[in-house]
Amino acid sequence: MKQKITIIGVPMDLGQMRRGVDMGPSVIRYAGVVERLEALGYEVEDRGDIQIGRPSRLDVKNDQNLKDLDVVVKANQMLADEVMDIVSEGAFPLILGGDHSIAIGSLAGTAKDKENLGVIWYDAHGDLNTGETSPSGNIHGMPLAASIGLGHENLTSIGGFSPKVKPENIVIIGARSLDEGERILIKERGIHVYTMHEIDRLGMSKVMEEAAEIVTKNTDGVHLSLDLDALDPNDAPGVGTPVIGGPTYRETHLAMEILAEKNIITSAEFVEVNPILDVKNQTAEAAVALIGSLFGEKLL
Ligand code: 6HN
Ligand code: MN
Ligand code: MN
Ligand code: MN
Repeated sequence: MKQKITIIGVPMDLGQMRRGVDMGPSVIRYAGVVERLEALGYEVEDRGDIQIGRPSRLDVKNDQNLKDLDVVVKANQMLADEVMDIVSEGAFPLILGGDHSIAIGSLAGTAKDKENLGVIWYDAHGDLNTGETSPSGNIHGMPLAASIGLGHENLTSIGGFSPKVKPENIVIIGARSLDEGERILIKERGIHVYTMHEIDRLGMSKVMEEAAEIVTKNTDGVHLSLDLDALDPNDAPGVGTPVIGGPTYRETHLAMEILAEKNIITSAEFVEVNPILDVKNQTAEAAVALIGSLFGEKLL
């Protein structure tokens, strides 16, 4: 029997400045995510969306360089509770974003009953900023830092425990835009990073083999956090913070297929799809195709 998959949408767009990423869960559904997974023989439950509060005025930059902190915290706490519930039912949590700030709640929920959660962070960015180091004040640039216990206490304490993950259990793949504070942190904490340089040099296949080994060493589960901006903007134009020179649609498929073969992923999220910036829903459709590959879809 295949593990049941439970989908939860998080229409969050307050972790960054481009409106529209709150429609991500809807367009990923319209692109057929449930049907795609059912066609693979999975039982799928769609729990719908977390309710996100709307502040009366957007882009409120508070004195700690954390925009819309309270709404982001509240939504993430709700998401953490929901994910904990999905895990306790024995189902696979598949979280649809929304901007990447929601990874704080996803990781709180998935790490709750795990001593050592491995994390694959497939992203053009490190998302390792805090209010002190962030050039933007956007919380979507901070979820990985918060999950290792760094940053504002309201962010690190989501789910009622901290840290969620240990730096040595994290692998970032696809990085090509890192801020100064993030570079320092990566070196200080020994976070594994496969930048575009290593992907070009070793090839995606070898990168994924090595990454899989790192995240399964002494861990009891592996969360995949896939930011669609990891992909080259030619293949995924519908994202708020595109960076040229990323892995292609094909390379990213290969990455998902290798994870499927190894059968190591225990929870996943697909984030940052913004239909306002997209071209013919291409990015949402890429997300659904990648989800298919992650769950074992093959041509033959
Ligand atoms: N994302 N490093 C930049 C910042 O504002 O902190 C960009 C972050 C992008 C975050 O894409 O999830
Ligand atoms: Mn990200
Ligand atoms: Mn990113
Ligand atoms: Mn495929």
